[in-house]
Amino acid sequence: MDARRFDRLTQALATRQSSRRAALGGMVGAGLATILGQNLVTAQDATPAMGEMMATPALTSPTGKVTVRKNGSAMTADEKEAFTDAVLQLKKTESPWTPPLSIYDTFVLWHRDAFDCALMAAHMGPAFFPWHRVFVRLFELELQKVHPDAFVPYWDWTVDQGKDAYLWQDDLMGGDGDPEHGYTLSTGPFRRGEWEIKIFDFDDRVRNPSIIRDLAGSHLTPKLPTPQEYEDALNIATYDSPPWNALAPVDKSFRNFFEGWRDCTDDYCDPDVGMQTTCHGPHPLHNGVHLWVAGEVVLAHEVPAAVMEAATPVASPAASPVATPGAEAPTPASSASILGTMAANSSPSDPVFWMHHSMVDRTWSTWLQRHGKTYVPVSGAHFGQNLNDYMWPYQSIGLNISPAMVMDSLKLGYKYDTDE
Ligand SMILES: [Cu+2]
Repeated sequence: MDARRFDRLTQALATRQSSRRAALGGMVGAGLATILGQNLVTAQDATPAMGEMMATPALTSPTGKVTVRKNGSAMTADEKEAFTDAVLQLKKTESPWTPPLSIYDTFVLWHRDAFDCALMAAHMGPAFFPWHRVFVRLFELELQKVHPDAFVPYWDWTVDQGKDAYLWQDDLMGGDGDPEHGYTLSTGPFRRGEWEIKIFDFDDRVRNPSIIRDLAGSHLTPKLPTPQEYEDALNIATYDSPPWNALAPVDKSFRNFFEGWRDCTDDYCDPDVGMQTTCHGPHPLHNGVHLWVAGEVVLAHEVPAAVMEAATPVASPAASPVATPGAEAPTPASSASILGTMAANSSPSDPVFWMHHSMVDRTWSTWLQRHGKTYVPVSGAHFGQNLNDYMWPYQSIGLNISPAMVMDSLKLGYKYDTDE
């Protein structure tokens, strides 16, 4: 398959989301899920055939070396520079998979589209850990093409909890958003003007091209996870349980407990956002860290219409899901309308995503060392989430990889500085 054909496929996915919105915009909830359920394509239908794709990546280093992922707090100045510089380079380098997007934005695109109801590839299910493991490792290998010694450091958010912690300094992630400028990031390598977000959620009507953060501003998750909460997660011996989604009982699902879904009563397809779930509990651990960085006071899809109206829209929701070059950066009307980057489906647009997900992946490594290399289910979960299912989008770029194949990080050529 040539790049142009893959590009058209990506466009088709965007169009499909938009037209679904147009056709089904008035319908909500379970009724909609039922209707869409009858027309779902499988992930295999939605991805191109294998073996004809250019630029098939591998998950191990071409030199065979083992990358050691360090705690970000232990990085040297040179290591920080290699990491941030490689990230900036990937934002400027055209993607072999989805040109003319950059390599960086291909990852953002994949993460956003993984929420597509038909794919349901990466979240609210057992593949949460393996899908993100492959995602972070592929990204790390791209970083290493720029700087061979670069690695994705982890942010131990059970320890480094302050708004002035090392990672928020100018030599790594930059700091808090600037309330005078719509909470956009104005410090560090990824600051406003230096870093332009290109991929937005389909329902994002604000489409600010800069990273938005309001550290600790979230009413949903005002505090980062404690060491005790973290330990409680690691002590759950069962990897996952039926119904293999956000409704899995958290005392029998390390995955659901850690992913951060609580007291969920429903999951359904929202044509604007993708797979959604209705939860009445708190938003801890993995989900909580996303919200803590974003400063999300309400979940994006629950923002009252009046608040959204007060924010200046740059485009109608059904318009192109990429930024309009040169568009004025709109300012959210008030803190109540903050749609922090890390809370979006396109959250990898804030590079702190990688440090957070390196920590998430380290957590899985620790769990596997403690409880043995087990994964469930073999069948019964959404396609792409079972032990031997190939995962989207990796299959679409010629990388046939299942959860079973990624349970040992050393086989993928990396480990953590804390591994046994
Ligand atoms: Cu994710």
